[in-house]
Amino acid sequence: QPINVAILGATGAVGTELLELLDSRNFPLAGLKLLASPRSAGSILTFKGEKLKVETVEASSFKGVDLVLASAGGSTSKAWANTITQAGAVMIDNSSAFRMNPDVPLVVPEINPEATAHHRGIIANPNCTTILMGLAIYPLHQVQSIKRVVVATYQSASGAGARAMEEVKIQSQAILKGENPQAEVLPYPLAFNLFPHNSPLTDRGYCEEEMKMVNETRKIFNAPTLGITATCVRVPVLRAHSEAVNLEFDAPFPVEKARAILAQAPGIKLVEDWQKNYFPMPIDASGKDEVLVGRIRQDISHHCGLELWLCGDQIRKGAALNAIQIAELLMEKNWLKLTGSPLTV
Ligand code: A2P
Ligand code: 11C
Repeated sequence: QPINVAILGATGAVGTELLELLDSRNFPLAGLKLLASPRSAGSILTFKGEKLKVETVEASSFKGVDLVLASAGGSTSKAWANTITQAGAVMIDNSSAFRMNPDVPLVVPEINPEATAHHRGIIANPNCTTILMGLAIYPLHQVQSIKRVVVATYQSASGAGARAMEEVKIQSQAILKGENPQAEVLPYPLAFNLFPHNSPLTDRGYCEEEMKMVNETRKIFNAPTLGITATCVRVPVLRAHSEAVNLEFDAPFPVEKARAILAQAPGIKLVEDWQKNYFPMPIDASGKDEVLVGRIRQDISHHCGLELWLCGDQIRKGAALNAIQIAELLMEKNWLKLTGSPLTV
């Protein structure tokens, strides 16, 4: 049964990818509404060859809508969530606003699809770095428990939105012309540079992005005591994130066994050519659905440790594709309609 869908944040980096995926995956649509801020009112986006007008989001926008794919930032999600659920629609939210709410399922369909069933009108899409890492390490964790994860990320400009991607291109051109690059969207020039992730710092010196990897992974894996420590870094790459992941298991994990498991794992593509020293790269991961994983090796400092390297398209599996897969799951399992009262946040 086709449904009425609205994209909140349709003009953004994730919003435009959502639009592309609804088309390429032939999502069963009865209607499609494109919503954004007043800045974009009247602008035109193309869907299946048809020109659609972007509307300013307002209370009446959600009347008759079954599903809202929200990707307009946390404050916009918070501002509209109750209006959306009271209108009878289900919201798949890409922001961090509700992820840690115990009444909001936090879902990666390849890992915890069953959590989706218990939604009360809001389902959260995890942070991109969390999704990409989770996809690569959960299949191993299922075979042998992971005790501790040490991860360093190399995050592209796309994680800070379409305007940040544009800024890196402009900065690169400025530097090549011998000019000084200006930074407005990101705090510092990113072209030919890198810096620790720009999210606010929390206590004990970790930034919010790092704490999202810790708390969200524990929630998705249903592993509240799993040890995780992360260092997140912004790098001058346009749209795929990379991660160096060190895993400590509760017993030795043979490399060949890990490789065989990941070669079969959903959403993963093993990319390793040891002769050519060729492993996952952001340019190869960009535009792909799968997370590329490689350089799997025994940790020489710990007999129960493994090292691996991954790259995944931040906008695609890190955001838009995961949200669409949750929507497809809701449709397939007939979980879209609420039986109880909607959550008020
Ligand atoms: P707009 O283009 O009108 O600013 P990105 O993550 O690429 O920066 O995109 C953010 C998306 O969220 C854009 O579509 C943007 O619309 C939308 N957005 C930002 N603020 C609001 C708001 N207050 N109300 C509705 N949409 C918003
Ligand atoms: C980044 N992961 O790359 C962030 C962007 O909680 O959804 C998305 C932040 C979030 O900067």
